[in-house]
Amino acid sequence: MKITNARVIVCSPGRNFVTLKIETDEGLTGIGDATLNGRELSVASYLTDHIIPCLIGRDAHQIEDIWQYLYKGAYWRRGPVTMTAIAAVDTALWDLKAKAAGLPLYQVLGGKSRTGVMVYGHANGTDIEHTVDEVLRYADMGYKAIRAQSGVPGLDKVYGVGRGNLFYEPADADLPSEHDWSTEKYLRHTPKLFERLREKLGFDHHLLHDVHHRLTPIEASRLGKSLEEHQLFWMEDATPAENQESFRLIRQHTTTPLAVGEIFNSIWDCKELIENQLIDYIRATVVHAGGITHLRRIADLASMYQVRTGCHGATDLSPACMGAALHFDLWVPNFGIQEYMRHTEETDAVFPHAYTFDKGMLYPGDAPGHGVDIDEKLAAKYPYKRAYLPVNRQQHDGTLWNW
Ligand code: KDG
Ligand code: MG
Repeated sequence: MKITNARVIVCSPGRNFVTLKIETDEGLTGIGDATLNGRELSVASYLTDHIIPCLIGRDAHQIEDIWQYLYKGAYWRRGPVTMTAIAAVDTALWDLKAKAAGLPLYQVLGGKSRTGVMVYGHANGTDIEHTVDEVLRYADMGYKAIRAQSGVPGLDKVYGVGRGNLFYEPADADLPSEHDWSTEKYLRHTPKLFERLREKLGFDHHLLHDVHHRLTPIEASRLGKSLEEHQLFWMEDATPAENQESFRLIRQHTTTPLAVGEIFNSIWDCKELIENQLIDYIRATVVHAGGITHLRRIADLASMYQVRTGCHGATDLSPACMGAALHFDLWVPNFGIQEYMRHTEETDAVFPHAYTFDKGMLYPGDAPGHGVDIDEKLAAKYPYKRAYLPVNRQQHDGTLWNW
């Protein structure tokens, strides 16, 4: 099965997406997500200008060799742009291999390890009572696991607090908008949120929370400790993870489970975190961590240390990533949970997909491949619109902080 052509499709049905489509001499096509929020066109150019010319004529079945060729062959290894571009090729090739076999992707990976994929949804509100109402609404929709984020008194804009039902889109402006931050205000507020949530919801649902890189290790330790009685499923991105060693301090102080890795690109970003058992869940996903081929390597390393997967699944990852991730999740032995932020109706229409939601679980479906396609005619009606993620500043003196 020879690769005859490959194209990059950039569209914005509600938000920007970059998609790679690979065509073959057997008439089969495969697609892969290449979206890197706020830096979309860099990946599009990397693919069009540097990768596609090297793909034409190659055997689409040689997934591993093509992966190594793009990774080692570039000389410049890793990084979000490179690894997202490689992921798009890898995802499209796995899609093609499964289609050529006439099988859903999970069968090609090794078959089902479970009946469905437990997902967590995003509930958020402007204050505690609003967030409680939203969490209860998610519980009513059948979710077994719910992430809760709330506005913080005294802060103008806070990560994770959305503008409409079921919809939170952080890339909210043509140039980066500015948020304000106060660790003290956040640390005073957050334990109260989870106290109230457990009071109203009980303990039959999993609750999760995303700190979104804003605390230092000792502050994160304090938060983790104060949340222990509320039995969170995880506390996510408690501190920035460039220095993997930082998680040791948090680990020494709290039994609240720790998740990290949505911005990781490779196994090297999480090697020490995993080998030293400093985390419980690894959040790397298909699109930003080199595709299924590389994610599988990360998951295998993690399984040796009882670290489970919890793939990133925000709206800036396209349905093509979600489809591939769900097949991966159904197979991977050390699965933990999958994030699921619903896409808008426009996005869903541009990316017809086989996956379905029922009672807090997602099912990838049995269509050959990963089960997600792109309607190119419809996509063309939504041209790219520049959009950035916000930046964050300390409220008291304007110091640039982690968003
Ligand atoms: O592009 C950034 C988003 O994907 C990120 O802010 C979402 O933290 C996130 C999450 O946990 O979904
Ligand atoms: Mg996150």
